[in-house]
Amino acid sequence: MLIKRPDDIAPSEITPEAIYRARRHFMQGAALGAAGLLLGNAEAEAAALAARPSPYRVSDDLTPLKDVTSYNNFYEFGVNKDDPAANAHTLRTRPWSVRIEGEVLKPRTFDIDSLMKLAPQEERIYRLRCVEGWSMVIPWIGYSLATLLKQVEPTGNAKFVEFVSLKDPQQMPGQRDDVLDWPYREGLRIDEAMHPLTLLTFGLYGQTLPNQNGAPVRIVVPWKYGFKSAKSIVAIRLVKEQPLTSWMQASPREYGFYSNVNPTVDHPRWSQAKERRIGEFFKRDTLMFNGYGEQVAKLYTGMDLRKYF
Ligand SMILES: Nc1nc2c(c(=O)[nH]1)N[C@H]1C(S)=C(S)[C@@H](COP(=O)(O)O)O[C@H]1N2
Ligand SMILES: [Mo]
Repeated sequence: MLIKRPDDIAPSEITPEAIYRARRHFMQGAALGAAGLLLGNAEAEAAALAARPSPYRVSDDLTPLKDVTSYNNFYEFGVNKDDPAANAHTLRTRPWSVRIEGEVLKPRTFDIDSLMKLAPQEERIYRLRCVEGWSMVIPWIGYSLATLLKQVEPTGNAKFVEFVSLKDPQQMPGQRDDVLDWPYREGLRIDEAMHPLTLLTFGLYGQTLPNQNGAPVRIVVPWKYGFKSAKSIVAIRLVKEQPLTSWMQASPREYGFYSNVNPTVDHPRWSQAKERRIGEFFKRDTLMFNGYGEQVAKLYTGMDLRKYF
């Protein structure tokens, strides 16, 4: 099955976002297996990821693909928002492997292509709220991290999960500056990591991840500030103690381990009550747990969220 492109649209006008929208429209009534065969755009086909829609889809308007791929935080490629799009082409995403190690009965190193095939991929539309006060709405593709963690059989000592991004200053020019302690390290408590919303992410907008968004594999934790969602990860470690993350190491007063989106707990240097959705003019109110309270609030029952910020 092929969708024909109307003759009056120049190929140059067909943006990846338009391809994505056409595919989604098509997918609503079509067999998933045909997903790769669309529009005759070779590049799009090569990068296309077949994914079934998941129930985890907010109905907010999507942030345009252009913004998702040109306004980024990825300090390995520079500290300005436009640096990752300009510089991340030096990242080599094949070969790539991810080690799952530490407090597990079955430690394993996955080649990225087998990791991608470990479970059916889903499309989920999540809000992403950066600690700096802006937000986006992105259709991500991946499967729950829990699916992977269950395969390696965590031991009873596995209380936390640490994510380690690539360290290679040859590929990541921003690592020649010590703005953070490299490699970028992040972490979650084991129950947060096992929560079905925590997504092992391989794509967005129907395609494999652009380098600037954390190719070839990243985490997305939608109820936490964006920096918890580590990009371009090479290791996942199950550990006994709360890991020291790069941001806590840099500024523990400003960046706590939990970093749940919370409009009532301000960053020491600015309010977190409102946010600017990229592409919108007026600010909107920030939602507790970024709007995911129904799913995740129970993880924090009895915790003082001012202390554990
Ligand atoms: N390795 C790594 N992961 C990272 C970052 C980073 O600098 N390095 N920035 C974080 C921050 S602050 C945010 S807001 C999100 C941005 O993800 P996006 O560019 O895909 O929107 O990535 C997070 N993951
Ligand atoms: Mo961020």
